[in-house]
Amino acid sequence: MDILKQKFQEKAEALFKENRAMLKENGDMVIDQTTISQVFGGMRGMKSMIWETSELDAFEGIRFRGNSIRQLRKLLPKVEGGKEPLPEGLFWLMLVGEIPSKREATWLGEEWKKRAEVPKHTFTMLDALPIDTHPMTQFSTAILSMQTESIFAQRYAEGINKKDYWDAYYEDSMNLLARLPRVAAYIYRRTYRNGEHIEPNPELDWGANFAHMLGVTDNPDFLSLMRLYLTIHADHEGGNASAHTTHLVGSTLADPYYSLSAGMNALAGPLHGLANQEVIKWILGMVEDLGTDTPSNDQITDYINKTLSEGKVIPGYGHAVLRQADPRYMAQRIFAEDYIDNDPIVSIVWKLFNIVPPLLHDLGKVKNPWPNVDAHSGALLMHYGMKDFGFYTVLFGVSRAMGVLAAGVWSRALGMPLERPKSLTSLAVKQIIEKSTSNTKD
Ligand code: HAX
Repeated sequence: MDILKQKFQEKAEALFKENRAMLKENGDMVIDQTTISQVFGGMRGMKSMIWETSELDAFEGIRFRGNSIRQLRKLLPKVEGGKEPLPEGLFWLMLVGEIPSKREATWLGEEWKKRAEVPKHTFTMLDALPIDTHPMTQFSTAILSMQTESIFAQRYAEGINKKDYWDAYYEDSMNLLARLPRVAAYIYRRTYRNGEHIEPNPELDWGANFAHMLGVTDNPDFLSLMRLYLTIHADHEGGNASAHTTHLVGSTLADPYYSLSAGMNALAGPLHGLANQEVIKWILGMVEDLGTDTPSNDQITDYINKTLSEGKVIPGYGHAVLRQADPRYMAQRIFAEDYIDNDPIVSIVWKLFNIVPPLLHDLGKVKNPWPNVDAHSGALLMHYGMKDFGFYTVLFGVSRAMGVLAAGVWSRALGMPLERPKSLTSLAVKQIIEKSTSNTKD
């Protein structure tokens, strides 16, 4: 058994026992109440799921196993002389709750290299898709096409003991993470670079090798950006649409390939991960409309008001949980301050930070007028020459896979059941109200 799996097994067995005892003792304790607004309003804030890998606070933002992004940048292992964390280290942290040593993070990177071979039919399948197929469609389909390799599905068919589900889930998750950068880079190169593919470089760490295969630039700062990008997008607790979808599909014991592909379909929505493409599309639209890449505050204000008056949202702003500027946005801003001088799109992104929130606040209905992670990422990618914004959500997806797969291994280890919440008709809600009102009168 490999070192990470062994560590996981020890932790998982202990938590399984602890949770079962806790449930036996306290299973009937009420921890939440549900309002009609929550039932109609996308289940905001309803406590309904166990998710071990990260936790989101509305004001402090995301914490991965208790660590903020600022702490991750300090504590996670880095390459020699590098400033940004290795995403391999974050996966280790999410899976077993410990900051890995440099040796452990390197071991994980090497393990992924051994598992990195993508089945040939995945490339054949991608090549058969029309070239203008959206990269997220290609990504989700490519993940699904690799399901032929699922160890979980194979062992289930052979009659696996439910106590061993997590083991097969772990193997599939490790294989998927090893292969996703190659698959994603293949999609990028076939869609935007005439199908001129770049072989992996076994000397590089996971994030840097991905950057290398994308082949956007020789600038080593892009490797640093990729390491940071892949770290900060990995997880955002369990309730966001991509995580929750992966979790839901996994709860049916569909294997990680089915689950992750489904999660990526959720990420492809413009209110979720596709917002990173929408932000740059919107900013480029503004630059074109105004005929300048150095618009004044008044010009930007007019453009925002025009967007709102057309019944559209301002992409990259707002959040279902956060109630302050997203620390993932701030981490990218700090990166830009550190690495980038005078970039017109980055400058617009920073101007928007001052202009958008008061305008959204004045609408009187937006609960969080501050920027989210997607408000900044595209400007950094544009700076290094990745102008193909249709691909941005795939980058997000490669990172998000780490969080949702680590959480999936935990779900199987903790014996999480089939997810099946209760739905109501509008009439049923009316009847609940009537009953409650007549009880009060009585
Ligand atoms: N621009 C304009 N209006 C906005 C808005 C924005 N950025 N954010 C919220 N609103 C509006 C909502 O559309 C809603 O209007 P209606 O009542 O007319 O339907 C109202 O304000 C209340 O919404 P809310 O409660 O503040 O926000 P929700 O929890 O319903 O939605 C969203 C959260 C992220 C979907 C929302 O803020 C939004 O659409 N933002 C723009 C898209 C975006 O950036 N998405 C990425 C989010 C982060 C993420 O998942 N990244 O992957």
